[in-house]
Amino acid sequence: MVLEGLGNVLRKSVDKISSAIFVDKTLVESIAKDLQRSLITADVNLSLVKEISDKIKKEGEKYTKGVEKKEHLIKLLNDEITNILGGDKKELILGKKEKIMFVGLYGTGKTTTIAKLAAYYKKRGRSVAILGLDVHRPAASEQLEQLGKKIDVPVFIDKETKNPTSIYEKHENKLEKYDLILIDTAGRDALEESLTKEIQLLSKKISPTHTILIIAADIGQAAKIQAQKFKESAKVDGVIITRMDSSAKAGGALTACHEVNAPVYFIGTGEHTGDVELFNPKTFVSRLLGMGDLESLLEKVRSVTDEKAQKKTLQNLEEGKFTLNDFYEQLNSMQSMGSLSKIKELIPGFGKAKIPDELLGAQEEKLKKWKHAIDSMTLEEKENPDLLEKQTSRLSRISKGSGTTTGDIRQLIKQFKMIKDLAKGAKGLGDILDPSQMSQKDMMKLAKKFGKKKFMKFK
Ligand SMILES: Nc1nc2c(ncn2[C@@H]2O[C@H](COP(=O)(O)OP(=O)(O)OP(=O)(O)O)[C@@H](O)[C@H]2O)c(=O)[nH]1
Ligand SMILES: [Mg+2]
Repeated sequence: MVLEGLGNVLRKSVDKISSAIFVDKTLVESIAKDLQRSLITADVNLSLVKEISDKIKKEGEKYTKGVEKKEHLIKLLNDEITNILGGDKKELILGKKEKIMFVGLYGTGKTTTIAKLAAYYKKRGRSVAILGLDVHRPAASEQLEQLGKKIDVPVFIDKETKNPTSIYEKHENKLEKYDLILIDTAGRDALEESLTKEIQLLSKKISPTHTILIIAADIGQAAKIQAQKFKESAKVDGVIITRMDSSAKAGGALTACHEVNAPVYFIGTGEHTGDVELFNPKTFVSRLLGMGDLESLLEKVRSVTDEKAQKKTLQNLEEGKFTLNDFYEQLNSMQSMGSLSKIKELIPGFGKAKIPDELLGAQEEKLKKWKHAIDSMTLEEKENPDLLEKQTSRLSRISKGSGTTTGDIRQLIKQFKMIKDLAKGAKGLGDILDPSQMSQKDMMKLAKKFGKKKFMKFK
């Protein structure tokens, strides 16, 4: 997958947010930090990285009326990344008659991309022709001829002529009958004067409807200077970034083009003629996040949490007044997400986590039992569970009333106490409720008390 590293981190962040019970400072900071690291690895400009992580830190915990905090944070993450990649989609809109000239440095993928686009538009019902004006590289004409044969698109070249303008003149009349003409030009090592002049001359002669710059993702942030220069000297109106499949620096190239206002219309994702995709920042990011559908996930997150009840629980925890009622709320919010195995499918990343279904089933059973047990308790018992340990008759009453064993209830109390204990020592609630934020020691402690060590991987 394109930008795999960034995608992995984003999917993990969504998992973290979805499975945390509260959105607090610790959680927001850890999300911002993970994102920061992965953007730097994807070669995104450092000041841009700082800007986006500052914004997430600043606005991640904001409470907007009517919008659940988790939803807000996931959306913020989504929107910020979409923005640096170009925001709203800028489509290459084609009219009835189009002549598109492709320019760029040596070996960036001009010729290959032209063949890809010819196939792309042919499939969509256009009558397409390719014109080869690269007179510098000896094998350029053969390359185009072969590609044209492969995709069954006519190719116009002239192996004898060394002047691109006269090649155009030679074929001009024959090209009239096509409604989309893709024009290949020669590259250079750098944007030197001879290249600028050649492009300007051809531009004057042909008057292309679009001039598109081809950049290879490998150059990362350097795409900024290149796109800017080509825009100024060759009237480039958009960019196609190739080798998105093989470069870790793709994030740099994409964001850099957006910085200089050079819309990325397509991306090349491989060497074959089918390896081209329309570039739309929004769909690109939702794929990175691993969500077929961001809305449906948000919808689920939205339906889960009762913000008021959570706030109360948080407050109680902080004041050391955490009762079984609060614990019940916590169980509720885990359960109201539906069956745990269903959530596993819905939340990307969960699906891949190694949680055996039996274990999830066992976990669900346990949650249910605990809730039944709490339902059978008196208010006094809920506020002071120590009573249950002192008077075992209470235990048997609850066990009978709730269809659980006294062992189940003891386990519930143990778990409850441990959370309460941890709360005293922890900095913030995120530390307690997101095991990925826990110290190794706490984690072991919790896992041990919980009985099923593997469960910890799930949260
Ligand atoms: N992996 C990968 N390789 C690509 C992609 N696009 C192009 N290539 C490869 O990059 C190399 C150069 O591609 P060309 O299309 O010949 O590049 P060019 O810009 O026409 O090169 P010159 O004509 O020499 O300036 C070829 O080996 C292509 O197969 C892509 O999206 N992904
Ligand atoms: Mg070429």
